[in-house]
Amino acid sequence: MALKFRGVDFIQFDGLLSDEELLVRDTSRKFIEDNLIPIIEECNRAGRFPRELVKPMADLGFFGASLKGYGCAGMSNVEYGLVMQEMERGDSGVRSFVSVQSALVMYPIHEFGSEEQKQTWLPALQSGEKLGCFGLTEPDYGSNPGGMRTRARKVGKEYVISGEKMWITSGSIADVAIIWAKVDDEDDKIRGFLVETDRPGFRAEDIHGKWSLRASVTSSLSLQDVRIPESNLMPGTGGLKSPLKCLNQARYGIAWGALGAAMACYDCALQYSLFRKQFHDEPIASRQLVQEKLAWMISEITKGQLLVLQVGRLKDAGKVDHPHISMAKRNNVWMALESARMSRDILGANGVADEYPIMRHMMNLESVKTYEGTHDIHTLIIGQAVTGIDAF
Ligand code: TGC
Ligand code: FAD
Repeated sequence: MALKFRGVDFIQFDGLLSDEELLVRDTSRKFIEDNLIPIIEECNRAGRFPRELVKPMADLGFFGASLKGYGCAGMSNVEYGLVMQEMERGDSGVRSFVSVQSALVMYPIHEFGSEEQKQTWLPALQSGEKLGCFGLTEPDYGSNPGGMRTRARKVGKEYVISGEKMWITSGSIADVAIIWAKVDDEDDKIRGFLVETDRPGFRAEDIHGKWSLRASVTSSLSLQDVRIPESNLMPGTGGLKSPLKCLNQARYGIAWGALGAAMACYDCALQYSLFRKQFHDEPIASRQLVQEKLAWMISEITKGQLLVLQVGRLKDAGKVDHPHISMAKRNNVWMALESARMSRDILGANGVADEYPIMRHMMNLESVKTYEGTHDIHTLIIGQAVTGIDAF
């Protein structure tokens, strides 16, 4: 039985949002309800990215939504977060696509790019005419990207880049890849390059057999002596700090997004528990053990909402620090995964079928817990912030 999402608001959270924020949230929710929900289970089964949604999402200003100028919507960080919440209420893979396009491709160009790079790429990425990917992770360097082996060397007026990147969202559908590499003549400083994916020596191959984020494209990238003009170096990049600043943007969006996945699971489980009857012809919602699960979920979702809203307000005021974002990502993804697991229990056998969205969310959230810094890496980032001691 198809259950329609009803929204989740236990403590009048909406009262903390402005009219503009509520409008953005409701517009995004309607878009997802009308366009993604009807097709997502088919996409998930087929392992298909719903590319037909790119243009309509662009038209609603979802790409680079919190950036200013170059055709971007200029939303506040809280508004952007609410878009991410609704996206991931639909599917983490589709939210991933939007996160990468916005936070990991458009943001670095906006933050570190030359004016020419901004003019060339930002309007095209905003309109969805061009797609991008972000290559930081390598086969041997995931949590520790500072060890990367990808190298760039200057030859005349060109850079020549060689290396391998792994687990790259949107890799094979991207027109441009943001590639992070150590530069030979600059003491191995990590810098960011714009690499058009049709350049000779660039190859993207999809990773198949994923049980998670099946509606998102994930690829490995191989760069073998790829030559790019020196003007493709993003001049504002310098050191590991540059890609980490991009990750802050994406992790912030994920913290909101995970909330959306948790809401989808909780609301589905709540509705199901009220009509599913076992023993004495009574709904399973009337049993204390089921209520305990529902009470846990609504409490944790509510705490997650307040956490990410405060982080968003700090970000809008220019006062956020990256450990704040780590706490929001770590807590909300963990909470969402636990909620998905509890919701699946409440649905019994129906919990494993894709007639309901729960198992898909659960499988997706396994990736979300790993990417953009694993749960444990964020534990260590918070630990470092409170103790001053690096335990990596
Ligand atoms: P460390 O020495 O600690 O840091 C180097 C410099 O960077 C500064 N810094 C940050 N700056 C801004 N934002 C942050 N989040 C920062 N974290 C650290 C730091 O202060 C230092 O500055 P300075 O001035 O002293 O040079 O670097 P480390 O090598 O010890 O590594 C730190 C660590 C482990 C936290 C970091 O490398 C890390 O976050 N690892 C996790 C890797 C990761 O998250 N990868 C994500 C890849 S992209 C992805 O997964 C996309 S998924 C698709 C989707 O988003 O949907
Ligand atoms: P590892 O770093 O090998 O970690 C394995 C385990 O060891 C983890 O549990 C980790 O927490 C633990 N560990 C590692 N170091 C420590 C330590 N010091 N102390 C304690 N425990 C530790 N990357 C990109 O660059 N771009 C993308 O678009 C992108 N998209 C992705 C999409 C998907 C679907 C997935 C699954 C990943 C994606 N990634 C992407 C890669 C992602 O960021 C990495 O998987 C992640 O950073 C973890 O790296 P790893 O998988 O190599 O795990």
